[in-house]
Parts: sequence; C-alpha cells; structure tokens
Amino acid sequence: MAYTDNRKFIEALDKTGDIVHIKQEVDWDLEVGAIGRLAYQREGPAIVFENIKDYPGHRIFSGMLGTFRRVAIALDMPPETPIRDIYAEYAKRIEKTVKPVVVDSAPCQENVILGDDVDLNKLPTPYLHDGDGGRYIATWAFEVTKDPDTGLQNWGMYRFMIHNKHYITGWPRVTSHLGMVLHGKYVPANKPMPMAVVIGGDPASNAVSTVSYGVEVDEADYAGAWNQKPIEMVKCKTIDLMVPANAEIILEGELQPDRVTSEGPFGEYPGFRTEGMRSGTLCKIKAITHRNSPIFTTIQLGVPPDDSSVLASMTAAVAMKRGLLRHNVPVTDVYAPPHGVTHLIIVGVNPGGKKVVDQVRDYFMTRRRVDPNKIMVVDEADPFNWGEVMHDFSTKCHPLRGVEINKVEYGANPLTPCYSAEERRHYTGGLDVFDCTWPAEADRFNEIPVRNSFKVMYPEEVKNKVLKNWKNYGFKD
Ligand SMILES: Cc1cc2nc3c(=O)[nH]c(=O)nc-3n(C[C@H](O)[C@H](O)[C@H](O)COP(=O)(O)O)c2cc1C
Ligand SMILES: [Mn+2]
Repeated sequence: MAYTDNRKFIEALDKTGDIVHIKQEVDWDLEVGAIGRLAYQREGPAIVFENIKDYPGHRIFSGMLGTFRRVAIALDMPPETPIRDIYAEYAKRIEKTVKPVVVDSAPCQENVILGDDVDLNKLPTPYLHDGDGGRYIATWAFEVTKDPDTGLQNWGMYRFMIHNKHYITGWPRVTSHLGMVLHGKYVPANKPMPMAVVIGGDPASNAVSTVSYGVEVDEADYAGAWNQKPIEMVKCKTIDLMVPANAEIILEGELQPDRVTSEGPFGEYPGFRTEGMRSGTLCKIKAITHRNSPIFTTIQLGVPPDDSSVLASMTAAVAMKRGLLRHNVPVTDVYAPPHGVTHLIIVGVNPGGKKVVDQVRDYFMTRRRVDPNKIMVVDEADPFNWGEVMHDFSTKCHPLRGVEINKVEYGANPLTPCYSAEERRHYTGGLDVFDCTWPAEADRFNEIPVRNSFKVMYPEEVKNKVLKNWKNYGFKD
C-alpha cells in the first residue's frame, strides 16, 4: 500500500511500534528540538507532538524517515529489510516514473488564509537548536518552482527560516542546484518567482525532493515512482503552481528577485553548526492553505543518524551509482553510510585496479559540486558491510600508493566541518580516494596474499562437508 499522506503513514508506524505520540505539553522553544535530537541519537521512533505550548489544535510530526525501518515501511517493505535491499528497491522504482493526476479539490486547501491575514507565527514552528538564527519553518519540507521555459516543475528540499509574519528567508546557495538555476531565469527580468513550500507532504514526495533527477523531468513523477501510484496534485490558490493535494500545509509565495536578509546559523546535517549568519533570499508568503488540524512536519538535523543521514544519503548514493554507470565505471554498489553524512562514500567495483579507481575519482572530481571528501573503493568487500570495508581498508589500501589526495579548486562542500573558514568561503577543499582494491595488473599467484577465510582457504569438498554437517556439529545455524 502506498502512503499517499502522512496520516496513513503515521497509522502504519503505529502498527509496527515505530512512533510515539507525546500527549504531555511540550515547548516549541527548544524542547521539541531536544526531544527529537535525543530520539535520533538513541535510534528511537518517530514522534507526534500532540500538545504544543501556545498552539492548541496543532500537531508536529518529527523524524519521518530517520531510520531504515521507517524508510522500509514507507516503501511498503518489512521494517527489518536489510539496507542493501532497501537501496535496491528504491533504485528499481525510480527507473519507472509515474505521472501525477490533477484533482479539483484537495485536503491541503480545507483552510485558506490570504494576504494580510497571513501570519506565519500562527504555525507551531519550533526553535530547534540553541544558537539557530531563528525558527525554521522548512526543515523536512520541500519547495516547488517552475521552469518558465519548459513549464516543468522542480522540487527541492531547502531550509527556510521565518523572517517576520509575511516573509521567510533561505534558499539554495549552491549554484548547481536546479532551484537556483530556475531562479536565475527570473532575476534578470526583476520578476518574483512563484514558489510553494510543501510542509507535511507524503513520505515519497519528501524523499524524492532530496535529490536532483535532472532538468528534463518533473519530480512529481519520481514520487509516483516511489509509491508506484500517481501523486494527486492541485493548483495553488494564488500562484501558478501545482502541489501535492494531500499535504498538510502549503505556503504559497514569491521568491524575491532583489531582496535578501540574514539567515542562519543553523545546526546542519553533517552534525555541526559550521556556518554563521549568511544572507538568504526573501520569499513573500501570499497565502497559507492547510488541512483541518494540520500536522506540521519537522526534523532536528545533527549528528547521525537522522532523516538526512539515513534517507537523503540513500537518494544521493543511488544517484551516484547511476552516474558512475553512465560513465561506464564497473561499479557494483555505492553506499553512503549514515555516519559518513555523505562526506564518506563507499564504492564497490568489479574489477578493481588503478585504472578503475581513477575512473571513480574522475567521476567525483568533475561534478559541479564535490560533496564528499573521502571515497573508499573496494573490490571484494561488500560496501554495505562496514566490517568487511574496514578490513579491506586496513589491509589492502597501500599507505603511499593507495591514497590519492586531490585538491578541489571550486565546488567543494562548504558544510565540511574540517575545512577552514577561508576554504568554506571559497568553496575549496579536497577529495581523498582510498584504493582498497588489488592491482589489476599484478600476478595474483605471486603478489597477492591469499585471504585467510573459510571461503578461500578450503577445498570445495571440505567446505561442502562442513556446511552440510553444520547443525549436526551442534551449531544453531
Ligand atoms: C534535510 C535537508 C535539507 C537541505 N537543505 C538545503 C538547503 O538549505 N540549501 C540547499 O542548497 N540544499 C539543501 N539540501 C540539499 C538539496 O535538497 C538537494 O541538493 C536537492 O537535490 C536540491 O534540489 P534541486 O537540485 O532540484 O534544486 C537539503 C537536503 C536535505 C536532505
Ligand atoms: Mn529538484
């Protein structure tokens, strides 16, 4: 069953015990943030806050896809599905896109607040981390914009902070993001760009907005692919954009061509507050539409695991695998382990060897944005098995010839905590490639040590005998 809205998804999480409902009053000022943060760090359940100080009738849903169990449930798989199978299912589904359908009336428009009546402070936006520059209304929410040339809509997840009752500030800073590319089409004409913020969209819609599928596509088609069912879309009340009909809250706005104001700092996804206050583009909110008793959605980004390091790492890794395959790299699997926060990526290849490792390096180094700063390339270890990866990294990666240090002159990830303020400002940094593969050209018999494992060390007949008798020896399985 596809979860076409969060209410159905919350019911599913209730059944599997993956959510708690907090009925006790909680303060939107730091308490919601602190509870959510500790829940992530204990790999606990998602949360519905049902009683928020100053906001009777409002609820907050936190941590939608913050564990692989919840991601599996959102894909309608058993909660205990292994990570590699979750990755494989998601990768398979996005190969077959499903177009949305348009509806005339929508739950997300059960209530419509227009113009001067708009007051963003009436939503229960939490103040999440001590030191944040303000209350973040969009954390696990996404923005819809439209390419004026093609009419195709783009979805992207970008954070936004409340500036005052009519304005929010934020927007992507990285020129490679499509949302930014589209904004560049409006700015020269000094025209505002229509933008809708979708808060409390269904799991699939949020998931697919964390990654770019390309300029030639409408990203609603990928949410349909995730659900294997079309997303229902409705036209906004005041702007010419389509939004998911079953979302909880929609902010209809116009991103200003010429107005910025301070945004941040913010506790960011790599698990640090790396940047200070910066300028964010202002977006004027012209209308708020919402369901009855709306369920606001938030996350509390920080040290892993959370929705970013679990779900968004997966969508990023699958995009990397698709990219590497397009570049004819013999890649087997790409894994972005949550604790690597997409700064560390494990790439499995077959065969290995220097030539293939160089191909992997070239792929990452020639992207417009070099998000990771460390790549481990493995040929025998299962990228999803940290024990195997660590063993091959420790034993097969040559301390001189196996490590390649690359300087990134532009496009480095400024949210890399180890970079200096100077490096972050100039988008410079580095990418280390750790070659944990055997040299392809070597004579395996003479130069490559024999792996001392059950699989390699014993003749077939001995292995078969041992496997056949395993239970008879007294082992359980
Ligand atoms: C939780 C979360 C928050 C994000 N916040 C931002 C942000 O504030 N600014 C930004 O440029 N990218 C942000 N990203 C990354 C973008 O969502 C991602 O690069 C996406 O592909 C951008 O879409 P686009 O290419 O269609 O613009 C965030 C990702 C996640 C998972
Ligand atoms: Mn997009």
